[in-house]
Amino acid sequence: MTDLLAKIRESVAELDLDQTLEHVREALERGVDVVDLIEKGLAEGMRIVGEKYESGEYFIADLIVSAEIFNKALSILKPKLEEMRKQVKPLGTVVIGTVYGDIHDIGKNLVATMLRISGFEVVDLGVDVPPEKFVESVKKHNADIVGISTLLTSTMTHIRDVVEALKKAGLRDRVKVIVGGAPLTEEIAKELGADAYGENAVKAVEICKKLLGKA
Ligand code: B12
Repeated sequence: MTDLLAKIRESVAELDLDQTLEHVREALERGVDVVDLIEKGLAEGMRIVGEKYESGEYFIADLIVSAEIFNKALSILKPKLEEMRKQVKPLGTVVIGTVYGDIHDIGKNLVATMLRISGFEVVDLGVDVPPEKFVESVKKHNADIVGISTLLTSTMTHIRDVVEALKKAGLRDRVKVIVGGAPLTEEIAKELGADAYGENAVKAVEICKKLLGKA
């Protein structure tokens, strides 16, 4: 099983679509835990892609290919994820989005997926989301939690704008704010006015449950 996860990681890192899909299908057939498959296989592979980009081995075009591979692999898992979602009891509503100025969505989508299969109703606002859209959605869906993603250092501080907008709308006491994304830490999250920081999708679920007293 660990072997298969390593193969998935490597094929994503090597930008090999066919191999990735083949290994993911095999992992599903062999009953590999889907959460492991995503976190330790696909997401870990993306992290290696990021390192290769940083070291100059890969270029932007390669990042785009990696995102396509990730999304195609995830689509194979959809039926299994849907099945898992049906077996859990409702926990609360999360409005999630990538903050304005940032178009990265793979990590955010992963968090949304994990929250859904754990029992949360998730309203996904997409990418480049302005503060007022978060506010509007919290009101409309009577959300319990706001999840904000940011992958860029330059957009990290936009989280504060969302928190301020929630305050201004009188909603801050009613909703918990959880944030995540590569440039963040627990400390930065607190400084920006969030209640919590989740370093990955598995942690995000744990923390959201805790925030609502359902852990
Ligand atoms: C793929 C990718 C892209 C793709 C995105 C495709 C897509 N649909 O998302 C494309 C090619 C479009 C892209 C564009 C750019 N990118 Co880019 N990209 C990446 C890359 C390689 C991988 C990101 C990823 O998907 N990781 C896999 C996922 C699973 O991990 P994750 O996103 O970290 O998410 C996990 C956690 O962070 C957490 N999490 C994430 N969100 C949330 C939310 C909540 C609420 C919680 C609790 C947790 C949580 O849980 C997730 C699951 O475990 C990273 C490198 C890296 N190391 O991250 C660079 C990276 C983020 N990109 C970078 C840059 C600079 C850019 C560009 C500015 C490049 C350019 N010159 O144009 C543009 C940005 C455009 C914009 N305005 O947004 C830099 C950012 C540097 C910085 N610190 O600011 C990075 C770090 C690369 C680098 N080292 O230089 N990129």
